[in-house]
Amino acid sequence: MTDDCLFCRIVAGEIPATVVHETDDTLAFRDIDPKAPTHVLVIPRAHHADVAALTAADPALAGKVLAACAAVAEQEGLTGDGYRLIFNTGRFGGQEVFHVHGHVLGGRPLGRMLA
Ligand code: IU
Repeated sequence: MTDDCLFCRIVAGEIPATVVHETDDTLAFRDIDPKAPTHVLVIPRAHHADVAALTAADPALAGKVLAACAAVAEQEGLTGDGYRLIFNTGRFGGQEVFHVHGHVLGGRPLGRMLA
């Protein structure tokens, strides 16, 4: 738990969130500013700044976060048409909250990102 981390405070129950999936190690909740009909953030309960830090410190937990992303996609009914999984990393990657989170996006065609 990091006191000044927004997502640690959501894990601690200090800030409300619409939780859609949880395990002993992960939490998934709806993004407050959704960019698609389904937009869920999946985080480890433990604080790690970004996906690189998480993978270096605890690769098993990184796997659990990926498994939770897949479970959320299934639960949200996204597996038929597909979905996008994004881990923004660092300033140039557009990361704004420095507690690693996977964005699970779906429910409409998302287009090509790397044109
Ligand atoms: P990013 O990958 O760090 O840019 O994503 C942060 C996301 O966190 C972004 O999509 C915000 O809309 C979202 N978010 C949230 O769901 N709840 C909050 O209280 C805040 C940001 I601040």
